[in-house]
Amino acid sequence: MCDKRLCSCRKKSAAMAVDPATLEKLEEGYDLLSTSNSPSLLKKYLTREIFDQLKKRKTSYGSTLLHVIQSGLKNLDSGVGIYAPDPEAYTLFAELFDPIIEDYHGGFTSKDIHPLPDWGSPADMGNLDPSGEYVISTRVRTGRSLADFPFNPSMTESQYEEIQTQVVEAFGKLEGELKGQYYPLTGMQKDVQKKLIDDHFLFKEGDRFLQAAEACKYWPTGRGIYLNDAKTFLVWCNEEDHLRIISMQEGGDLGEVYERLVRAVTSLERKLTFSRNERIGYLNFCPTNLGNAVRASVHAKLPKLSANLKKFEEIAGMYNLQVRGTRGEHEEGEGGVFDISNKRRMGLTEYEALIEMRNGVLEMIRLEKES
Ligand code: ADP
Ligand code: CIR
Repeated sequence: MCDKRLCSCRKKSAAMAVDPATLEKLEEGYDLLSTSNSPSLLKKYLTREIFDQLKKRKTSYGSTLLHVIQSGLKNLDSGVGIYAPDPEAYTLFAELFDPIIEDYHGGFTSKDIHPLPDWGSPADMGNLDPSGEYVISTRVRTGRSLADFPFNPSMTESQYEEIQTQVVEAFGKLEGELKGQYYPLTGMQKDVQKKLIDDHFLFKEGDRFLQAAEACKYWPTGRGIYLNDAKTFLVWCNEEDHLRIISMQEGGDLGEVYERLVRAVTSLERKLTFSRNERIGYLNFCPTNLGNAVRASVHAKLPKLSANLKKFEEIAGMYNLQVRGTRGEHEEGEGGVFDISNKRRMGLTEYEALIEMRNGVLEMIRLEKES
């Protein structure tokens, strides 16, 4: 397909019907899903009625319902199960996206409007664990997509390269502490890649949820990581999202980590135009990363609370927090270290999401001390 945004081939693809082979795969997949015990939000909200309404729709990028649901059909153990193949998918397939968004983001309904960006005052965040007893490290990230490009399954190889070229140029303008170097995945030595993954800097390879969503095509073309010299600021290029902008460091100084992220995003948005929708905020590949797309996390050891994982997750849920494994989502808690972060990213500003995480983590540390 052509790369240009509104060229005639995109209009043609919108007008063309969904082909019979895709419709057959959709029907087969739907039968399997509907008779399964899948815990996914996809299974919960894709009723036969909605499936029939959506199955013949196609965005102007040529994306179909199959692109949206293929990851959840292949991975019946998904928690969510859907991705947006391009920015239009959020509106064209709204009958499925809206209830999933509302469920995941704690009640953000199809009538709600996500607030305008507001980073607030990073100094308010302070240090979550000045004693250093519980928090090992702190990380805040956000996702961004470049306007005028589709998302993974609908991207061409040259679009991956084009995005990389544009962002590397923007990285070259970063100043002071944010100055660093871009390391493309193409040509990276395997031992260097492994060390970066083990140190929690680089994204992993071969995530089955992303693979089934067709998010790993042309790998490693256009993928890479920007790292500042101190390894406290990094940007992932073309993994799940066009950009994951990340600030992290050892210890619990959330204020310092957040301040660095705000500075970095503010610098990058002077050079790059990000995809944003007036109602649902910043647009990214997974509906869990809309709105402010911010995930603020600590790697923490709370041995008493985490002795019973189910209970631990329940306690976290009371503060709108999510528990992940040490190496990220769908992974184990290694050596008693868990990743605790804000879960919802819609209907609240960046600042409010940080405060929600901060208050919840402080409360969990207090409960650990009392246990
Ligand atoms: P994302 O946060 O980008 O959604 P993951 O959950 O896959 O993605 O996490 C990506 C990487 O970031 C993993 O290696 C994970 O261990 C690391 N990570 C997350 N939070 C922290 C933290 N507070 N300190 C150190 N590493 C972290
Ligand atoms: C799932 O549904 O479990 C996976 N597709 C992951 C969903 C949310 N996480 C993410 O985007 N990293």
